[in-house]
Amino acid sequence: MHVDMCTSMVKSRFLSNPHDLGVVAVGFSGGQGKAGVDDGPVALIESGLISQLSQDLGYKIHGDEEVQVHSYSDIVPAEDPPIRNMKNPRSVSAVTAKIADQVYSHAREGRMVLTLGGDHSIAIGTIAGTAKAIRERMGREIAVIWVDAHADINTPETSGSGNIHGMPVAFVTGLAKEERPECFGWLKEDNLLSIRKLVYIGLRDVDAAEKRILRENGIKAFSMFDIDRHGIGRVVEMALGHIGNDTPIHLSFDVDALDPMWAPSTGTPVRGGLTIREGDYICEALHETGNLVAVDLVEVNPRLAADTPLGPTETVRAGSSIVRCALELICRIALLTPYMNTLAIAGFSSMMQSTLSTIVVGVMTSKLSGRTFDLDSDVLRYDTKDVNLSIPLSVIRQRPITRSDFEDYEPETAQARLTIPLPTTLFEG
Ligand SMILES: [Mn+2]
Repeated sequence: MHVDMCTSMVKSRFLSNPHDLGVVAVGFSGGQGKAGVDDGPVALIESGLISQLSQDLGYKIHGDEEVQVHSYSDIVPAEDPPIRNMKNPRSVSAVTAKIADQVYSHAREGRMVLTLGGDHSIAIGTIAGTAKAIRERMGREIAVIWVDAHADINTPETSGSGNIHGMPVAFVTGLAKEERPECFGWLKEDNLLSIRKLVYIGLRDVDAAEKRILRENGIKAFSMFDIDRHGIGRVVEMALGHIGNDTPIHLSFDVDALDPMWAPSTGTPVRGGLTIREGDYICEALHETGNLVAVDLVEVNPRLAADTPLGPTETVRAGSSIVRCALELICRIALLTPYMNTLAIAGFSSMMQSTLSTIVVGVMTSKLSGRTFDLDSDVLRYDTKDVNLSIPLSVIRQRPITRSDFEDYEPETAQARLTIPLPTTLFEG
């Protein structure tokens, strides 16, 4: 029987320096009205996020002067009256133009780019920067997976509030246009995202006008209803199917996509959202494609829900988890150690079917040691001539499998050993 010893890390398909991480920390709140979202990056960094990315995940961090948080106060005009119903138009335009430059300067070096917000208006800059760099480097369009309770696709004319954090998708797709250079006129063709390459996940609070925009433009959107119906695994699969396998992915994650139970400290919380596991899963699955080139995490506002003792702490924790899952080098192939030697698995089939919702194929009479397992999305598969088995990872995995779970890790060959303590009750009988 062929036993493959290789433990392979996810290979990046579109980054020339996938272990280099450009970090842009945006202390900006001008795309909406609530103070405090400009404190988001500091809270995330003070919680240890960047040092985890560097020490635990092994990224080489690039950011001007050790990832300073930008307030952009030097480029925000003193007077900024509305244009076409937009609040703070010149400020948001100037800041997002600057962010586009920052993101572009990392992305053109073939680095992964992480942007910490800030309100979601900043995605005008992050997507503009990624789109331009990937066009230059690869001659390709990017796709954007926008994870959010809201569609953020109002035009200045359809927006009820005039807050630009509800409009970024309209600007980066060209649905909203403005010639004035001081009001997003700096957005050129090569900064834009094709509407065919946009997918939403997690929507549950969409304005009537936005629904019309989504429908009329045939935009792919998976709401919480779709997630309830199909499950998060299938939804991510369908989202990836829509954008295609040969497309670099920019993930723009609004922390309000998560249920307020997990992320209460955000400007526009909406109940009935993603669990933290569903949010983490989206990020892990996107990372696993090897196509991810940029990640935004936005709308963490540590000044909100501050009356609940754990509100800000939990929100920062959830946000950090989202980022780590998107950037973590999760292994798809694992080798079980001799720990499993004596666990015969006869009789396993009926047991599994009675206690789990899925999945066992074939007759199992072998032992489980020293074999290669394919950690394919959320199922552990093991197929040989006389044994075929699949175990949902939720049974054996309480958290993402990370590099630190591996013994004898060899960076050169990307080989390692992983011990997964399967519950012994699975093997009785
Ligand atoms: Mn948003």
